[in-house]
Amino acid sequence: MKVTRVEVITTVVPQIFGRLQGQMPVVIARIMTDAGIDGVGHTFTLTTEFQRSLSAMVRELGELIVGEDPRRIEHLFSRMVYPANFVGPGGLLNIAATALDIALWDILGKDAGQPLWRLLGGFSDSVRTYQSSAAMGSRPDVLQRQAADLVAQGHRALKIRPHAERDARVEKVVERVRAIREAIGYDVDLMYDVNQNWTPSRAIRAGRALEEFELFWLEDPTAMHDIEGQAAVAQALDVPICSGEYHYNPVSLLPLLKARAVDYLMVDMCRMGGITQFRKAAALAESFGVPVASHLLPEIFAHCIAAVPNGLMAEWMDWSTILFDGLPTLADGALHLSERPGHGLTLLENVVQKYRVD
Ligand code: SMN
Ligand code: MG
Repeated sequence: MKVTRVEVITTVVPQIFGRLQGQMPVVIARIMTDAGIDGVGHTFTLTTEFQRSLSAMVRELGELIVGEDPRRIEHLFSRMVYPANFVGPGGLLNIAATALDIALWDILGKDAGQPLWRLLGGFSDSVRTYQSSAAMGSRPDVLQRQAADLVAQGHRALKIRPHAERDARVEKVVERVRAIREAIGYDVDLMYDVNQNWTPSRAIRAGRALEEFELFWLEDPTAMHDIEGQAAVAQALDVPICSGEYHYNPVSLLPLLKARAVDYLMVDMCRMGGITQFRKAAALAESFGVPVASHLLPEIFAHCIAAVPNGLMAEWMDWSTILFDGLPTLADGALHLSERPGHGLTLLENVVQKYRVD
């Protein structure tokens, strides 16, 4: 089988974050083969900056794989991301390679007649999920209402990331979490994302004050490169620490794991470079007895987290999801995957046309 052509489509879709509405470029790669099998993959950045650079990079990477066997994914990944070309690995190169990597895995799945969750290990055909984009308030009463609404909609886990937490008094941090627990009880899991905003000492103080509320995890409490600081937080608290989304390479997760700075490892597929790199990150975590959680891209990540023995949770963020039919279905707080080969997603052509910019 040979790649005959790579088509690149650039869209800008709504990025809804609570009441905030932003715009997010999603670049889609469709890889055509001489066997009549097409693979589709996508990637994104979080703001419209670098949208044209990202499209151009996906296009240029696509040119590198024309004429190649799409089933030799490691070979093609090394052609794209570890070339002797001075660019990368990391940064925009990884983000662009993600679209092609996903499309290659889609082809492999379609060729084998198997869904990705089974092709990648088949541990399970479902994965627990948490809603991550709707409880976005910072006032306790607003958070309370938002959290209760999500539970009424059927969610069994949710994440909050109150704004301005860098300066807020610990008392305020506690007040918000207490209010949410009063609204949803303890049968719904609650995650708290700090997005690197606390110092280690503040994280320890706030984390201790939050212990009684049994957070499912406290995410990225401290600066991403302060591994010793984060390890001190992890050692001091009974709350599990989840971290890893800011890293661009499985190997750079090793110091986090070795220092016991994470209880749960979060992987960002776009930053890592796709499914090929996710597998390595997940295996690395498994060797430390650490479960893996996903960052964004639930339509692809559901397969990956379900497939591996240490898969913990998939983040539900309905941004790039609007472009596709065949999404995993949400029931009982879990995403359920189908038997459709590959990732099982098909582009909704009318939605693609609506948001297409290039
Ligand atoms: C996050 C990061 C970037 C975009 C959206 C959300 C956040 C998360 O860190 O973990 O969801
Ligand atoms: Mg996060």
